[in-house]
Amino acid sequence: MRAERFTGTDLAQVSERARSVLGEDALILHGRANRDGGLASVEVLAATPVTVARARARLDALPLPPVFRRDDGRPYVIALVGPTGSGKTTTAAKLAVRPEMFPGAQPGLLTIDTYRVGGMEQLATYADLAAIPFEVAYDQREVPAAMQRLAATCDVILVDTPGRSPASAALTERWRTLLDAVRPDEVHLVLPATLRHDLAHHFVEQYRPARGHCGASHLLLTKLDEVPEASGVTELALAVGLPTRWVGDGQEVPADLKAAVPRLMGTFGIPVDTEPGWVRK
Ligand SMILES: Nc1nc2c(ncn2[C@@H]2O[C@H](COP(=O)(O)OP(=O)(O)OP(=O)(O)O)[C@@H](O)[C@H]2O)c(=O)[nH]1
Ligand SMILES: [Mg+2]
Repeated sequence: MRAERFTGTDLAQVSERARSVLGEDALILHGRANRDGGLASVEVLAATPVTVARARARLDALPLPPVFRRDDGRPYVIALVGPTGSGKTTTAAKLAVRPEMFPGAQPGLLTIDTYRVGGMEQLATYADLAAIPFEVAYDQREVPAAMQRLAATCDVILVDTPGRSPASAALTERWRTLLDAVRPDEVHLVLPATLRHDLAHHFVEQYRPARGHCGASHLLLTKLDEVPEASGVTELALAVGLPTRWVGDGQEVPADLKAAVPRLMGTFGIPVDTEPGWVRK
């Protein structure tokens, strides 16, 4: 979002100047007092309503389909991808165990585990507790059967993938092939909000659809609880430019998952008016 920064010594004066530059209806997104070498100053971040509306539109993801299962019986498939430790498994659990998340639909979980190191226990435990169907696929050939078993009872399948080390090209290719095999309808790139912006862009490049393979269609920021409110997380999401439906803001499953746009625009002090019902439960 092209918000403009205005600085001065007096908050009222700086806000007034912002309005004289951007128009009377300019929104003051942030006001902050700085103390620079003993000198007090204030900084105001302001934007026009049109700019704010554009930013929202850029972040907004399409709503989930009203009916998850397709005419041919195929469930709706949402995959979570991203670097090691970004919060993919935790987020998959948050999404799966919350009954209001996919109204009227039965969720299922699929873990694809390229390393065979038993990375699935964490998710299996959540699946067990919430009585959610759960499958593991170790390679591409196992995917269709696992998907078919899930499709017998599930309308939405959440696919958890292992954190991917970019070091090995062969591994990357194998990982890509596995992701293709689940034929995802949405691929959420899970990145911690604590990530430096340049690294976030690096990961966006790495996980882009490429060479006929599918890739990230959405951004999903986690660990919002670990960064200060005004830390530029929303700017990061806007710069990435992928639609974002959910954000994670804590370790608690499933409470710490929020609707992205109200939560992110909230960091600018823009009121939340579209919070879905499940957030308040
Ligand atoms: N503070 C905070 N911690 C989180 C959040 N989401 C996940 N975590 C924590 O981050 C750590 C890693 O989470 P995982 O879900 O295992 O991450 P992952 O992406 O599945 O990791 P790999 O499978 O190893 O790539 C765990 O300790 C989680 O509890 C969040 O929104 N906030
Ligand atoms: Mg994991």
